[in-house]
Amino acid sequence: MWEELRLQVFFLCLGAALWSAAAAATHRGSGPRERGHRRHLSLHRHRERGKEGQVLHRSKRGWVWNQFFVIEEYTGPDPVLVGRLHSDVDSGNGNIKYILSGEGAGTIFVIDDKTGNIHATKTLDREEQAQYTLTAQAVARDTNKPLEPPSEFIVKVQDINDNPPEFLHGPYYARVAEMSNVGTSVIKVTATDADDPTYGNSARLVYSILQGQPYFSVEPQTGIIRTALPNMDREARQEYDVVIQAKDMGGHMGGLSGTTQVKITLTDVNDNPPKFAQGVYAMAVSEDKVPGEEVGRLKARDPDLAENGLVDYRILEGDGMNFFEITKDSETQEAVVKLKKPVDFETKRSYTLKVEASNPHVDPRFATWGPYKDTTIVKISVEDADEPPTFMAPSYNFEVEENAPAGTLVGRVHAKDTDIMNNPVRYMIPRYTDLEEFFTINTEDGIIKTTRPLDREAQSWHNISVSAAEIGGHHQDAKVRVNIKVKDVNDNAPEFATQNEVLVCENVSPGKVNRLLLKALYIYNKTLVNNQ
Ligand SMILES: *[C@@H]1O[C@H](CO)[C@@H](O)[C@H](O)[C@H]1NC(C)=O
Ligand SMILES: *[C@@H]1O[C@H](CO)[C@@H](O)[C@H](O)[C@H]1NC(C)=O
Ligand SMILES: [Ca+2]
Ligand SMILES: [Ca+2]
Ligand SMILES: [Ca+2]
Ligand SMILES: [Ca+2]
Repeated sequence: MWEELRLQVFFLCLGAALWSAAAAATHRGSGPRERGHRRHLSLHRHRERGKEGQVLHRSKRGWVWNQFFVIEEYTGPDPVLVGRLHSDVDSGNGNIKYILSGEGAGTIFVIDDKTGNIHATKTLDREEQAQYTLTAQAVARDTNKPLEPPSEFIVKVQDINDNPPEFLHGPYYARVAEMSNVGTSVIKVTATDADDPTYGNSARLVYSILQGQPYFSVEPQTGIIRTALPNMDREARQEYDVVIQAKDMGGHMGGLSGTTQVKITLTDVNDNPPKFAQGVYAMAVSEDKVPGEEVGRLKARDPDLAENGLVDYRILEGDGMNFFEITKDSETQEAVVKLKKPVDFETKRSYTLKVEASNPHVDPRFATWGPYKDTTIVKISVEDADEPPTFMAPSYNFEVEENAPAGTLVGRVHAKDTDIMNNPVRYMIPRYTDLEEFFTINTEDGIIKTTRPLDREAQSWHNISVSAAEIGGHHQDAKVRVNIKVKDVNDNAPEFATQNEVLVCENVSPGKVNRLLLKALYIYNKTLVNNQ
């Protein structure tokens, strides 16, 4: 198509002269394949045209045949010469007029209509617009008639490295397990560079770590951050502020750079066994505590988090095993020692427990750092409580003969203070149990006596209570049941057959005996009379 059109646009890319030799070399050296391919095509065409003698100004450098290049951000004193249009019908006498139209024509790009020289009037920014499509025309100056069909061409803005790499997604937050193997991937950071990635090294980035060594490293090409130190311990340090740099120009001197922050948090693993702070814990329990009551608490510390720091407790052995039990306060993670069976100061004054604390969730990867348990000794001393006195018998049964005189001995109760103080005991009969006051008790020795003769026919049993209390700052008392049976002396029964039988009550007072005997003989006589 181009060959048929006869308009020869000759690329005298003077702009190229402004390039640094290095930039130009880089361009040709590392330009993409497509570009090389086109260049080849162009040369081929030039060669063909050369045979036909139509191309007068073939590019020795082999410019892309329909492209001009202009370097971006050029800030020289004069407008940049982008290139030159030349038609081979131009004999040089000035009767040809070159016309430029399209993107930026007349504003950014101006053409000298005689020479065909195109200048850029403004600084161009490749990152704003990378190329401009323009149309070239050659017309007769006097008639304005086209001498050639119009031809489209492109002005490409040549990249310079004027954009630093940027981390658009930073700052980053990442988590990695403590104790991870060296090289464990933590996170991948990515920087972008607005410069031309297909040209030169302006956008070729290399990552490096500015802060966070020796704990972490970054892969220069991928931006993947990895752990770099073994046995990083969350319990020692949990957070790391890492700074990653991306540098263009392949990381070489003179490249532009950008940085990002990466906050890395170590997550917990179970790498610590629970530990009791003390080898021995002392506790005390009063003997008057009831089963279920709390005796004391102890705690094994575990610096791990959540389930890695959970601690279970149990009693392994000890003479207190049957008297105490351990439960756990799940809120505080403490072991709570409770009374299981009543203890008695007078029987045993101290107990020992061997207590174990253990992690219920052990991580097999760190099992060899275990065992994930610890033991301690709990010594529990029993404290004396001010207990009420204790009667020597659970209850008492006494007998007293009916009609025995006032002051007759009924029996004796006995209570003792079991406490170490061994206070003296005082007795009394609670009035409500002996409303008619048949009995008295000696407050000091517990001897019960009658206050008057008792009538078996009126009441055969006097079931009373006796209470005992200690002297000396004491409030508690103990009670015991005293059952008193009134013994029959047959004062109105016909069973008395002989005087001998009547005389069973020989130990009663003389006056009374006389009365009894008279009564008995009287009945006896009556019986005899009736029987006759
Ligand atoms: C008194 O105690 C005795 C012996 O325990 C019992 O047989 C009797 O029924 C009791 N009497 C009364 C009135 O409680
Ligand atoms: C008992 O009976 C006899 C005669 O049978 C009489 O002499 C005596 O006085 C009586 N004794 C009494 C206490 O009634
Ligand atoms: Ca760059
Ligand atoms: Ca650029
Ligand atoms: Ca742990
Ligand atoms: Ca841990």
